[in-house]
Amino acid sequence: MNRLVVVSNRTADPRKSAAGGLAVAVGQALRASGGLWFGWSGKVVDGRSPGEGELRLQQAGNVQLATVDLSREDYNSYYLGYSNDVLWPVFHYRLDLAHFDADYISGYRRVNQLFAQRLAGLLRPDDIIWVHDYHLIPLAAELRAMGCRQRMGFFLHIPLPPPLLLAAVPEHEWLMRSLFAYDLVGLQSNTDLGHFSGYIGAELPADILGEHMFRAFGKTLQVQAMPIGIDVDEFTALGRSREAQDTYAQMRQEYSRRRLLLGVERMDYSKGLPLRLQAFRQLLQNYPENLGSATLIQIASPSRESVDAYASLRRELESLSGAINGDFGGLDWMPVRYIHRNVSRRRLPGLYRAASVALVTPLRDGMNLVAKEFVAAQDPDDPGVLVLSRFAGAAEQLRDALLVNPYDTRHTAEAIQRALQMPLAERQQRHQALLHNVRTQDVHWWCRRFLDTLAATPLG
Ligand code: ADQ
Repeated sequence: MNRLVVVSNRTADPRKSAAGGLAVAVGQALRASGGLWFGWSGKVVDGRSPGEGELRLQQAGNVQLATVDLSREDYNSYYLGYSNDVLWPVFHYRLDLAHFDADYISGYRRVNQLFAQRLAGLLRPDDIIWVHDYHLIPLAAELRAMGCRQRMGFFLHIPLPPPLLLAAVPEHEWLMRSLFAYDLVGLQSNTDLGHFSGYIGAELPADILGEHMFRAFGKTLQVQAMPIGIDVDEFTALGRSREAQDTYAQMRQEYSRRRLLLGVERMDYSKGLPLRLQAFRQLLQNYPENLGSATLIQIASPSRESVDAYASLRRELESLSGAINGDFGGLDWMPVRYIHRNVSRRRLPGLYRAASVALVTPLRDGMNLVAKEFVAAQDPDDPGVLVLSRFAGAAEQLRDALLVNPYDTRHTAEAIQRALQMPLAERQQRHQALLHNVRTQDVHWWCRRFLDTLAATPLG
């Protein structure tokens, strides 16, 4: 069997419970087959020259972890700069937040070259290489330039924007050319696939050979929509853990006379938090029967705090939640509990299960695994209701959620009210359909689908 080599910005020990979606999914794939996982160590070294970084190898069960530290300058330009201050905002349709700085792109190329150099020495001729996410778009092109001929696939975890938005990135053609160095590109949704095809048709001298096959720059590339899923069994088992059970019991007791609404994410402007708080405010204003009862627990864990846009988002959220509590709260009830801290992953299933409604209302999201985790954590006999943004990739699959346009706060408030009042039979019926989808297209399905397609992709 060919060895699986996974490359992502960060790595994790696949034997331990990981915090985020990508780490859980990739860890699961590697644990099953064994292999090599390559990425940045997470360490930033002051005083080191840009483009340099020693390789560190470590064995974690059947997976070899290979990591490289970054110099301060590379971290600033590759990670904070081009990845999170250019690609992240533009790919989430936020051109207004992007900073096109010439130093960023050179750092991005330099780190991809560094990774390629360090990785090339570890590769075997029949390895299958699976590269993840927007930090590493040019990695295959760099490896190819060093003579690597292995099968290489790329999965984009974030959305691919419409052609004209992508064309606003000064290096858009180079980014696309870089993608054609892979044999397979996986995207989260059919919308993203449509954008890819639209871009190719409008911006490149290229041939569209079929719905999934494209030829440009002398290379044929297969592109498929393959929505990422969760590990339902792992998440259910997590729900049986002591911490999850205690959290559930504590929440049920504390909110026995109230209705609990829940939002959980990394603090990020793509997640639509200010508009969500405004919709919640309108719920309290327009449907006063919720006063003294509806309580929103909003967990927004710290993320990328040294990027400017995140600091101002934090201030905005503090001010909005403070204003709602000041205007509506009383001695025995505060409508918003805003938590800007990390919450242990083990507590999440208990929190999800105790909530009557989950608010998953991003302005744009590649997929959104919180929506799927919420569904998996529910009691099928008495399930909570998922209010989901139509702009999350997950909305293509989770049609039985209450789908909302998060920019329309009045309508979102209406949907929340509907969720709070939904009869048991309808809640059960919707949950059953959602769970079926979350189970069928789970993370194992996603991994198999990507790797089987990559293995069968004609090289060219
Ligand atoms: P993210 O933007 O990080 O991921 P998401 O898909 O929701 O978003 O995954 C987050 C994961 O981290 C979930 O497993 C969740 O339980 C956990 N998590 C989130 N907030 C947390 C908190 N406050 N405390 C503890 N755990 C928390 C990117 C893309 C998504 C895409 C995933 C996977 O932006 O669109 O779904 O990758 O491809």
